[in-house]
Order: sequence, then structure tokens, then C-alpha cells
Amino acid sequence: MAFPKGFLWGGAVAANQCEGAYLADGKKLAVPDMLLGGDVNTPRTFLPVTDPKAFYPSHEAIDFYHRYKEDIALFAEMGFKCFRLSINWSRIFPNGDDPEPNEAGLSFYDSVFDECRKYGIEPLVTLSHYEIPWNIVTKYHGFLSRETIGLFTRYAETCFRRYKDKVKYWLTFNEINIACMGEGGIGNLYGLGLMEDEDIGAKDPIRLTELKANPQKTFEALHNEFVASALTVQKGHEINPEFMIGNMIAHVTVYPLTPNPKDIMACLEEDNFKNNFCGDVQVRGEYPTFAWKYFKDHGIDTSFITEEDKAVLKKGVVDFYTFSYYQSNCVTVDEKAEKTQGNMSVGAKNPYLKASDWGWQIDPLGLRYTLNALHDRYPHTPLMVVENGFGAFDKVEDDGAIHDPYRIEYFREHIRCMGEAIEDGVPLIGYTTWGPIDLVSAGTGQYAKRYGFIYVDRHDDGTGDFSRSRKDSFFWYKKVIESNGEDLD
Ligand code: BGP
Repeated sequence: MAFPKGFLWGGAVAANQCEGAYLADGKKLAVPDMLLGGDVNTPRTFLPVTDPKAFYPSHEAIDFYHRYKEDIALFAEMGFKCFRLSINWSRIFPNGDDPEPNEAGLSFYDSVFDECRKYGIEPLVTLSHYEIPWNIVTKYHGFLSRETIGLFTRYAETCFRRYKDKVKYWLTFNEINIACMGEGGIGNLYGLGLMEDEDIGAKDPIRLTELKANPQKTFEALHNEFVASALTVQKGHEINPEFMIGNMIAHVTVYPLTPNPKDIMACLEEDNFKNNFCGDVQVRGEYPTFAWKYFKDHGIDTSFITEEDKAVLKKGVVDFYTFSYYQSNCVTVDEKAEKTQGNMSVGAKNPYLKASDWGWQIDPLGLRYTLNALHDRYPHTPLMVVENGFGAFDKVEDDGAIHDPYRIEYFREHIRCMGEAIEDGVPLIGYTTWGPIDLVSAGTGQYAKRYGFIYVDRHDDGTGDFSRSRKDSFFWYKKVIESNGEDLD
């Protein structure tokens, strides 16, 4: 029996990708409300003002806001022990800096958590999953302003006090290292709410990959986010010492493409910068040596990192480390090597791996490798995989059935490798698959890129009646949970 008793099996969503109701009950605009859809070849576009003729996928998303009872009942039917979701900051403080929180927003999440508890499902709540209120982007340049630290911690404290008896597991920032990834300023916008003034004021749509970025500002804003996260951890423990508060890293595992020592070194540097940097700050409470070297080499003035901040980071280390894992990439110094896409990342193609229709390479063994490597790096910290899944086109048969053996295959192999990692000695406490119900893709804004065990009738042209139906994988995952990971057939 690889998986321990009490293992947190479940699924994960983000408010902006499932709730819809983007202006309901006092909510105001947040970053994703300004984004149009794209596809595998076309990056998403930022359109500065909401255009009444344009289709913004997150405005209605899958209407979880009105259908959460039905959806949570389906999760309960699969036997979920845990449901990861985010609170949309702009429902609680619609402008980010309002004097009082919005009661309608707070009571919505009360109902969602009560519904989870009704079925014995443990909520795991992300406080910020790419949902920075738009007013914080325009007025404060997101986390570039130190004022945003205070705005965020006040929001976090409001949630902690309100839900302290309903929620035990919290994450501060989703994929905080996205600031170090992605082309152009995409990571700045999603993760830090940071845009240059001329982009904010642009009249025409801008591809996210073409948003301007300034590394000095990126690292300053990221630092403020680290401080906000650490203060949040401290505050949470004051409010309820039982809270488990974690970080969240987009882990794109990397391998050297060849044994050429130059590839090995390039791979180490990429792994450190993209995967390890943020985790080290949040788990160990200090900037790693390689980060200082990186700043020096790239001419980053680090005077924004004060002695007082360093003390805050030390005191606010996380209780557990969580990450998303979808794929691995290769790294090489050979500029001619064939490329492949991935979760906010581009890498060299691995000749041993297959990939999804979006070019994300499928590497279950890479998950076992990653879990071992992370345990080695943070030996005293429990780990949790809070996103893993397979985005695919699904087909509804004439009789309404949805056969998705490719998805089952993906999960089977990843779960098998997690079990092996536990046998290796890794303290893995839970697993929430990404998008247990189809939702809007963060990267492309598509509905067609489906992750769910539950199909949602909603399409990229805005058609569909939002009805839900069970795919083959629904019944398979139910069996997996029932058998605590023993029955993967
Ligand atoms: C992660 C995000 C999620 C989610 C997932 C899948 O980066 O935390 O929000 O969307 O990736 O990515 P995509 O939606 O681009 O397929």
C-alpha cells in the first residue's frame, strides 16, 4: 500500500477559470477578465478595455458561481477528499484597496466551503491564482508597489479570520515562479499584476508574449510578493496555529539534452532559476546563493531587499511545498535543437517522450524523479502535487458517452510513479489533478483544451448550455480513490 491513510486525493481549479459571473454581487474586474482566447499557435491577447463585441472566456467560464452545488456533488461522487480552489481576490476587495470587504463575496465562499464540508471534502484554498484586481494593476503596478504587500495581507487576513474554522490548508500565490518564466511580460501580468504604462493604456489588443518586461521591476515586484507571502504565513499561524500554509511552484522539470558538460551546466542554471529560486526563498527563508550571482550577472540592483525584509522571509517559511507538474523539457546550448512548448515554458524536444496536442511532453517518470529531487532539497517539508493533468480534445459520442482513454493513461502512469516515489521515502501528502471539471485554459483561454473527468458543454465560439456529464475517466478516478491508489486498471 504505497499511499498513506488519509492521503488527500482530489482535484484543483482556479476561480477565474471556472466561476464566471465576473461582475456579480459587487465583484469588479481582475486581470483574467481582460484576456481574450487564443489557441496552440496563437497566444492570448490582452484587450485594455472590455470590448462588448469581444469574447472574454473568463466572463462566464463554466458558471461554477451558480452551479457549485452540482459540481461539488459530482466531486463527492468521485470520492474526493480534497478540493483545491482559489478565492477571487476581486470578489472580496473588488478594487483591491476598498476600505471594507464585500460581504456578498465573503458569503459566496462560505457557502462553497460549507458544501465541501457537507461531503467531508477538505478545501485547499489558493489566495492568489492569477486574479489580481485590475485596479491594483493600473493604480499600483501590481506588486511593484510596496503598498500592495499591505493590500494583499489585509485580504489574506480577512479570509483567514472569516474561514478559520472551515479551511485548514492554504496556499499563498499560485505558481509564484511564473515571474521567471514565459515570453515577454506574460509572467509579470499573471503573477505580479505588473504592466508597463504604455501597455496598460494601449488602444489595440496586445499579445501576451509581446507585453513589455523590465527585469529590474520584475525582481522587485517578485520580492514584494515573497514578503507578502511570508507575512501571510505568519499572520495565518497567529490566527489559527493549526493552519497548514504552503507555497506553489510551476515545476517544469529539466534534463540536459546531451552529456555535453555545457548542456549539463545550462540545465543546472535553468533548473535553479526557474524551478528552485522561489521555492528556496519560501521554504528556506532566504535567497539562494545562485540568485545573488544571477542578479549580479544581469545588473539587477538589489537594494530593494532590506535587512528587515530578510527577517520577515526567515520567519514566514511555509509549512508544506506544493507544485504543478505537467511535463519535462530538455535544455541545450545548441540553438538549432528542435523546440517544444510547455506550461509557460519552451524547451528542447526530448526524443524519448511523446507530447500532447499542445506540445507538452508526457513524462510520468519525471514526476518520481522530481518528487525525489524536491525531497532531497527540502528534507523536512511535506510535499503535495496540486496540479497534474492532460489537456486534450474530447469527443462526445452520439449516445452522449465521452471515451477518454488517453487521459486515463496519463493519470495511471503519473499516479503509479507517485506511488513509487512514496516507496522511495518521499513524504507526499496529497494529489489534486488539474481541472477535474473542464474549464477555461489559463495559457490559451480555450475551452477546447479539456482536462476534466466531467465534461462541460461550452465551446470556444461561446455556444453550449453548460450542462455537465461524466467521462470514462470519471469512473476510473472514482475507483482509484476508493482503492487509495491501489486499483489503477
Ligand atoms: C497552470 C495554472 C493553471 C492551469 C494549468 C494548465 O500553469 O496554474 O491555472 O491552467 O497550468 O495550463 P493551461 O490551462 O494553459 O493548459
